[in-house]
Amino acid sequence: MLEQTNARRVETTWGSRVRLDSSNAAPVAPRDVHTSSFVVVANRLPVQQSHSSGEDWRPSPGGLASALTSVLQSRNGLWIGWLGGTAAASAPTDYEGIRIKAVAISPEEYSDFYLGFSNATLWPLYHDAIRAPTFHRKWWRAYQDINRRYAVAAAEAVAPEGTVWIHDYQLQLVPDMLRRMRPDVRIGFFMHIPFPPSELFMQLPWRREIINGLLGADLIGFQVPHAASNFSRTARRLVGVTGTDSTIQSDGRTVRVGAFPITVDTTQIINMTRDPKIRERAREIRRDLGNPEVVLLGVDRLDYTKGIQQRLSALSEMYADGQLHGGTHVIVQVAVPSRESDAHYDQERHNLEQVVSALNGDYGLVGSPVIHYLHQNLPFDELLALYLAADIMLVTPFRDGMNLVAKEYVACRTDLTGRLVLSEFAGAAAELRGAFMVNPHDLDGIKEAIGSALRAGPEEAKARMQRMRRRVLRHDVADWAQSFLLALQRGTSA
Ligand code: GDG
Repeated sequence: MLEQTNARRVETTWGSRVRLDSSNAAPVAPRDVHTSSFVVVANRLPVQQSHSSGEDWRPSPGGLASALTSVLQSRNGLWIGWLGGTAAASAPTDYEGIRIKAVAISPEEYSDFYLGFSNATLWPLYHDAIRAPTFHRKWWRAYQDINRRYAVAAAEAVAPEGTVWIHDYQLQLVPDMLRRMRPDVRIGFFMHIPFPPSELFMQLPWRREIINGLLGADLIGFQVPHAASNFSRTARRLVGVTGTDSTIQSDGRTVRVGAFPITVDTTQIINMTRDPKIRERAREIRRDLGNPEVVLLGVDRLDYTKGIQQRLSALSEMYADGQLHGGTHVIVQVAVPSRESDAHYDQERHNLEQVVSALNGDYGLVGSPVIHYLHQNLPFDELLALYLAADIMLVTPFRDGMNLVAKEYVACRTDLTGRLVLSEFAGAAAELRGAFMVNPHDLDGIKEAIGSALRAGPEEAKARMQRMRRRVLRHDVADWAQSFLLALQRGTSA
């Protein structure tokens, strides 16, 4: 947790301070005092403002913050990112031993770059166009401007011949912009979300610019091999580069492309799981739920890609069919607040809450609701207690780069109990073959998979969990970062 009292303050970096046209960029000199030989650039910092005008900091939600904090701690690195608010507040300069440099974003830029191009253009397009992506030239201009701002911040912060690791879909132009400003620097890019097949990607009016932006990296990592080959094929088709799925020749340079499936901090999770307080809290949760026979759990950011409503509809039908019974089968759904200022997400929350209340209205008993719904960001130890309390974990996104929740659940089931129902469209499905797999678009399929998870005997469930744990325990998030950074250093694709 961030120690607010210990946080030192520094001014944030506004775009107006440095103006650079990246297509014609003059080299940027590193600024001695603050340079670091290892810089991470990500949309979000690991801390964010609690209120848009406040100076109150809390850890950022989401997979990226969880994954990278421990990696930077061990490398004395510097993290460049946005604080999550639009007020020109001063930011802490360090967080849990990590140096941080904040990039500021104005309210208009927030609307055009973040809500617009990142979340209403790229996010749906890259997630199978589950929602129709929206294309606006004004958003695209803001995306370029903000990417340039991050590139300048990185160019100033990285030591000569240092390494910059850029993350995710919000910053796809940064690799090429940074290369033009700092040709001495080694650049890695990791995409946390899927990369769509060419047929979908071709819809993007600025498709060539995005591909060229990414090709500025020395190594481009994706969650799964399929995403990597989607990218390489599209690059060959669109911008005339040559090469294979794993090695591209671009502009006289070799760009490596590969799959680096992200994972969780298994050691930390296992250690925390041993904590008697967390185990007692798990028992207490079951007692508070009325000691049901089966606890079914969902933990997701409240996002339309996560398939929460579809899953709850399937569960509702199972109560109606008599496959589930109030008092015997109890659901806990944690929907972590996300992108709250976006009207679509607001609508998503509204729809979800209607399904939740219908479930309780139709099948709950006095003092015994069938679903407990938390629209909250919980402390991680509470999340772990919930994982321990759950007999069946439901992870059914329509499309997901990886899904760390599925891996966290598996990592914490040290006694080999627990069953995982998992979407075949989550990146994690390639590794967690012991899960009960579902096509999240198939309501009957979801019901069948949950039914199979309920009926599986303890021996089958144990064998499945064992298989998944063997896979998850093989690597932790530090190994993931290490393997990416080693490949970046060596110039290989895996
Ligand atoms: C993106 C990609 C990819 C959740 N609720 C709480 C909480 N969490 C933590 C979980 C987990 C993380 O957030 C969620 O990660 P996911 O992977 O499930 O999903 P996204 O946020 O969509 O992440 C995804 C990931 O990036 C990493 O590359 O796997 O595909 O979409 O770690 O534990 N943490 C706390 N309270 C909560 O209430 N503290």
